[in-house]
Amino acid sequence: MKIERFDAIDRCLFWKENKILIIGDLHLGYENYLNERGWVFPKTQMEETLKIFDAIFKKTGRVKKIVLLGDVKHYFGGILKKEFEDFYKLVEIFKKHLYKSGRIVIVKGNHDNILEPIVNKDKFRGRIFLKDFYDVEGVLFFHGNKRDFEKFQRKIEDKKIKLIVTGHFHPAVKINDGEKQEKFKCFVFGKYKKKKWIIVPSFFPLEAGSDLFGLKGRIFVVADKVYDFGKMK
Ligand SMILES: [Mn+2]
Repeated sequence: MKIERFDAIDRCLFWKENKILIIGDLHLGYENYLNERGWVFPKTQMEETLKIFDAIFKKTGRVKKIVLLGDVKHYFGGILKKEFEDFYKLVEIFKKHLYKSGRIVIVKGNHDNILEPIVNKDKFRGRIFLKDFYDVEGVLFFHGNKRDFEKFQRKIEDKKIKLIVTGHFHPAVKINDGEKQEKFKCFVFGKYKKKKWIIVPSFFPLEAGSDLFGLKGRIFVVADKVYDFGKMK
């Protein structure tokens, strides 16, 4: 399914011409956080995550860049050993599917400052970059919280920027088939001021996401494949 210049592959966007894979909020460590709060979950989020990436990379083939739209890690005060491990594991997977000169770009989410010391390790130098925003050929990527929109206002309004791509909102929709209601992750393709704006759903498998309070645009639902649901009324 095409959304603007991208292919929507499962919950990610793929920019074929530039071989860039775009990934929404990962929230590594989210299940640990819930476990600590007394919610019992089988600890399978990482396995599930790796399985989904496997299927996605089968479709994209080798990529040149991976853009993570922030909130790579779920807030937990600090970073837990488990989350280090999960992050390393994921980077290893990414490396397998990246060109030798390939890069991972993380645009900072609410909780990602804590990644700084990890990303700055020698073994990641020149490989993983932590940025406030990232722009390629008229497309501006950033996390997408309210402060970002204020902070990057001038950049967003820059004539060269034609399209913005963010995460942060974790968009999802409830769909009722007459018998049961189920929630699905979705992309929202709308506008911010005069710029086209795509919101990428959260990646993490444990939860679909949040309702689309106030968000307007065309909805692309992620299920067995991606479906164009047209404009929201
Ligand atoms: Mn998030």
